[in-house]
Amino acid sequence: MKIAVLGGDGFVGWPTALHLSARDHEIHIVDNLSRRWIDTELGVQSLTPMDSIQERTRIWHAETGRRIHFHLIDLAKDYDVLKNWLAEERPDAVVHFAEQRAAPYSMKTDRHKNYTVNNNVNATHNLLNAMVEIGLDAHLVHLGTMGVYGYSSVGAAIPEGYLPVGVETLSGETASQEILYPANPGSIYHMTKCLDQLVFQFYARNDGVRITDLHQGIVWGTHTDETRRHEQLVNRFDYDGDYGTVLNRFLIQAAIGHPLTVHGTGGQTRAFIHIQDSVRCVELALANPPEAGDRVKIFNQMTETHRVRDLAEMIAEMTGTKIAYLPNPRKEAAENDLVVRNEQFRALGLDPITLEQGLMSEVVDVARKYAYRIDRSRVPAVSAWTKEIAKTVERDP
Ligand code: NAD
Ligand code: USQ
Repeated sequence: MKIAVLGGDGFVGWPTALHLSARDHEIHIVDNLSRRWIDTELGVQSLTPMDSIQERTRIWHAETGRRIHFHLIDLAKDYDVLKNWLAEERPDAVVHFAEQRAAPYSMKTDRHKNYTVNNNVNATHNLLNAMVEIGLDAHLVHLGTMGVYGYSSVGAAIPEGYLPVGVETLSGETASQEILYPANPGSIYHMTKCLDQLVFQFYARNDGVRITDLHQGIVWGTHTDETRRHEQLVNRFDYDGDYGTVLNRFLIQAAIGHPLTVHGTGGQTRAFIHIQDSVRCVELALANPPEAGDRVKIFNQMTETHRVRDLAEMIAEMTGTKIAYLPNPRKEAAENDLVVRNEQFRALGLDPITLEQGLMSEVVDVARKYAYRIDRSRVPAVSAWTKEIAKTVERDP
């Protein structure tokens, strides 16, 4: 297939592009490189030394003889450029990673809130609008988030996207239907993913666009089979207080002897998936598209759930690092339980990589190797969800 990987320079997009290229698909990365600009804005850099996208694709060609094409396009701002590009290339499938994905970044200031909403909602809508306008019947696979559900399974496992509900009719019978699971976003970023869901629902119903939405949990790890092939194919690895996700942050903190930064009591339970499984899930989703006229196909792309403080305790035990229980900069439940259904990917053959010490210590080794690149002052998470919470975090960062 000819596949457009939108956001293919990012943490999940890059290894996905390599994974699909290695399986003989023709890959076109479309990215505006905004993530690299945000690093500059925040004064941080990936733990791993990341080459330019042009250099990365050159190395991939030298290693494998396969070409990955790169196109510098802003999905949110360059509507006509995007439309003309799609009309010219006419990809068979489009994988959409191209959004601002950090919850703390989205909550930093009013400017960051506006940026995240404008960027994410416009990127998704521009893409669908352009596809319909040029009559492109490509399968759209979007990387969404488990966070659209909120994180509480209130006694029943979270289904894959749709909730069966029974409504009493006027004649007193019960009519059953399935509705999108009620959206319950915990940040401006997560809110944009909830808005995306409605945009998808509309375009699938109104225009018959074939759409798969992957509700992904927190991705951990860094290497995949393809990124391991050459030092310059290395994936990005975020550790800072805005973009670093919890498990990867703990692993890096352990590598540099920084106390593990648990927010509050660490009672939040979240869904996780290893980066290798994440790229495999995208491949499985691409191979199993919905039919035109079908509703949006939704998968829960996660393999296990863990409570944050249990993860911290596991890593502390593994490495001898101390745990710091810090004021929580976020507005979230102190404790939550989370049970999630994920049978669809399992049925398609996903054999999950689960958290185990060997694999986690591999990540600690990567962290140790590049520890000299870590700026410890960028480790604390200081982006607060409300002005009131900001006062607590400032007092005790
Ligand atoms: P990332 O920030 O590393 O990559 C996103 C890429 O999209 C970047 O290269 C960025 O430059 C590009 N981009 C952003 N806005 C763009 C625009 N307007 N036009 C063109 N390119 C644009 O993020 P990631 O961690 O690779 O996440 C990819 C997707 O997966 C996101 O949509 C995110 O919501 C989702 N996701 C990520 C995780 C995770 O733990 N990393 C978990 C669940 C879901
Ligand atoms: N946390 C800590 N200490 C830290 C960092 C985080 O205790 O140093 C806690 C947070 O308070 C939160 C949990 O860990 O309760 C998860 O935080 P995170 O930053 O790892 O994850 P999150 O903000 O939810 O976002 C990440 C990705 C996002 C994706 C989401 C999937 O950045 O793109 O959508 O994971 S999910 O969490 O399932 O919604």
